[in-house]
Amino acid sequence: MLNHYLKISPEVSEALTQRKPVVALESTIIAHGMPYPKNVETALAVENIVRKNGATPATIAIIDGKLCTGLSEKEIRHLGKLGQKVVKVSRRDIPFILSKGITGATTVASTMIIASIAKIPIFATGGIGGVHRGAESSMDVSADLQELANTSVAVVSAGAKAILDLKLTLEYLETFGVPVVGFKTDEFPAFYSRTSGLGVDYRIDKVDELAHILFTKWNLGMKGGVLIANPILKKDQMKFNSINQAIDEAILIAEKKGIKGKKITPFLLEKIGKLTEGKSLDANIQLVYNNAKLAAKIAVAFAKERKKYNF
Ligand code: PSU
Ligand code: MN
Repeated sequence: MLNHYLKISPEVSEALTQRKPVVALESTIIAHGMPYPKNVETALAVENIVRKNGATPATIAIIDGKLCTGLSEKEIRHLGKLGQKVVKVSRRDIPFILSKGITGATTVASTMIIASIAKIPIFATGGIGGVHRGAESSMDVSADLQELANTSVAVVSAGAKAILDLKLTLEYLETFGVPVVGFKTDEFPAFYSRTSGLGVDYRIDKVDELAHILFTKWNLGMKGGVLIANPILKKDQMKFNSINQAIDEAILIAEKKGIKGKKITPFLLEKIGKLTEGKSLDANIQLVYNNAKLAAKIAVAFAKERKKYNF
């Protein structure tokens, strides 16, 4: 029945049938997270990084009402060109976009859902959505966090950016039983910079160990995701103060303009990009590359675990 909604590309389908490593990639980052044409260049480069590190990339989006897993270059270009004109699809939106037969870019939450339907357990992104600053009154908490609580996909991200309340984001994840793993770090990274002053639950230094932990969680029948926090490389990181100044300023502008809901994340990303003269975009691109590389290595190790235990 699900096949009716799912469309898997030949490359991804072959990898899945042969139980080869696959990495899921989201498309909101392409359509809403970065400007054209850098978004398209980045999305294509990310796919090649995944391939170079031994896995098959599966960029996910909803195209003409189908849950597309593995996009063609033409489809990626199309999404990138349309940019913010494409609907940003989170969990609540999926049935509507499918029924209408239209196209949408998938967030971390909806990409996790589709990856899980397609049986892809490893997913790379830039940063997850989280608890927004001021959530005590706005109640703006990204649906990404509930998805991590419920859907069995591991998400590799560079932490979450300081447009969010990182402390509350970690509290929320703790409440819902989502493990936060620092890859080669004791600190939860703050997206553009390696440090946030906040800790992770576990520090893991080896990809094989990480794959074994994921295997153990799911083999136990425990549903839900794992957040793998992979800090941006030192050479690419931004100075904590300068980036936070831009973030504060962008948040003030958003408040003045009354921007809320699903529009706030893309708005802030664009403003921060302008305020830092593109430096935040460069850092964003590099950290996505770094995450794609790690996710591919985890997918390779996880495929070995599966074989070993016939999972
Ligand atoms: N964080 C980024 N770049 C992004 C996003 C988050 O650094 O492009 C996107 C992701 O797709 C994420 C979504 O799932 O924003 C979260 O949106 P919201 O807060 O509306 O749930
Ligand atoms: Mn929100």
